[in-house]
Amino acid sequence: MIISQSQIDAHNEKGLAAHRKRLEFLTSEIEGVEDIINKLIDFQIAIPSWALGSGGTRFGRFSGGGEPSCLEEKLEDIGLLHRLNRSSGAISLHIPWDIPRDPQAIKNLAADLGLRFDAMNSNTFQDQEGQALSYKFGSMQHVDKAVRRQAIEHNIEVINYGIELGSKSLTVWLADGSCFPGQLNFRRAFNNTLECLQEVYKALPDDWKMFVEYKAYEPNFYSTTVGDWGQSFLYASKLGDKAYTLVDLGHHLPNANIEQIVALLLSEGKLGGFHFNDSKYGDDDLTVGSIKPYQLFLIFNELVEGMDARGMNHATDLGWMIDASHNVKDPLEDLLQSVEAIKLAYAQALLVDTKALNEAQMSNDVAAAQEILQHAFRTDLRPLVAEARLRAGGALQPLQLFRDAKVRQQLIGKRGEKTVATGL
Ligand code: PSV
Ligand code: MN
Ligand code: MN
Repeated sequence: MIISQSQIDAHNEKGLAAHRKRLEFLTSEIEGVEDIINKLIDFQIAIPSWALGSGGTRFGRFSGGGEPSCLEEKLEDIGLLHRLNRSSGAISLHIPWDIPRDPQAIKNLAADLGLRFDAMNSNTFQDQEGQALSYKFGSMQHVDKAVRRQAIEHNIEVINYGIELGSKSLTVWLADGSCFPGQLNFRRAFNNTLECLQEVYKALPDDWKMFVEYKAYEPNFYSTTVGDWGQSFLYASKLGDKAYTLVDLGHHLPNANIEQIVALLLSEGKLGGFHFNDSKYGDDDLTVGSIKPYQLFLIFNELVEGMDARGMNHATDLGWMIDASHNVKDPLEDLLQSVEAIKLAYAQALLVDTKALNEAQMSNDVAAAQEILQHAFRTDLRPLVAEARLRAGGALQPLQLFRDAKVRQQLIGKRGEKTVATGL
C-alpha cells in the first residue's frame, strides 16, 4: 500500500499539537463548530476518472509519469486520495474510456477502497474506434436519424454499465452546436436533441437521475445546442422529474452570476449537481478555488440556504463532482487542493449567520448583509476542515503527506515514466 494508516497516524501525531492550538482558538471565536465538523465529515466529492492524468492542451501534453493506465489503477488513485482526505469517496466514470470489463471485480475493488460510483458520463463528442457513423456534425442534433440513433444507443449502453456498477445517474454533455451562422437550423437541432434525450430518459431506471450539462461554447464556436442553464432547464423540464440541470462552473460566459443561477435552479427543484473547477477565461478546468474563491463561497452560501429551505440533505441530494484537467501540476496534488477548496467554501457557507442575513435583507441593510457574508468568508476555517479529516481517519495535511511519502515517485516506480491515462 502506497500510504498506510500508520503513516497517516505518524503524520498526524507530528502536527497534532499545533493543530489543537489553532482549533481551540477558532472554537473560542465562533459558534456551531461541532455541527460544521459533522457536516464536513459527511460531505463527499466525486473525482472524475478523466482527471487523473495530464490533460494537456491542443498545443501539447506533458506527462508527469505514473499515470493510471486502466480503470483499476484509476480507482487505486482515487482510493489514495480518499485515504488521505476521507472526502473523495466516489468516482465518476466516462464511457468508453472506462468500460468495466469485469464489473463485479471493479465493484469489489471500489468497495475495498471505500468508493461508490457517482454519475456515469457518455461521450458523443468524439468518434470511437469501430464506430459506424461520425459525430463531426453533432450527435443528438444531427440531421441524419441514424447518427441520432447511434447516440441514443450509446447513452443507453452507458446506463447499463452504470446499473452493473451501482451508479444512480447519467450525465449527458453534448458538444453539439455549430461553428458558423447558417450551419444549423436551431429549432430542428433543439427538437432532434429533445427527442433523443426523451429516448434515453425512457431507458433510465426509476431511481436514477439524468443530468443535462450545458456549455456556452467550445468545441463549437457559434452556437451550442445546450448552451446555457435556460436551455438545459428547458430540456430537463420537458423530460420529466428524473431530469435535472448540471452546473459546470467553467461553462458560462464571462462574469455570469453563477450563484444566482444556482439559487433559481434549486428553488425550481431542477438543480442536479455540479462539476467543480475554476477558470479565468473559459472552460479552463483549473483547480477549484484557485481563481475565484469568493464566487465559490457565494455559490455554497446559496446552496446551504436553499437546500435547508427545501429540507434537503446536503451530502446526498445533489451530485458533487469535480471536472478538472491538468497541464502543469501533479493531477493528484491538484485534486487534493480542489477537494480542500470545496470543503472550505462549504464550511464558510455553514458559518454564515442566516438569521442575521435575513434580517439585514428584510430591512434593506445592504452594508450589514455584505459584512455578514464577508465575515464568514474571511474567517480562516482550515482548522475545522482538518479536524473533520482527522476524525474521519484522514491526514491533517494531505498534500504534505502526499509529498513526504513520495507518492508520485512510488507511482512512477510502479507504472513507469511514459504513461498516458485515458481521458482528455
Ligand atoms: C466538457 O467540457 C466537460 O465539462 C463535460 O463534462 C465532459 O464530460 C468533460 O468535460 C470531460 O470531457
Ligand atoms: Mn463538465
Ligand atoms: Mn468542461
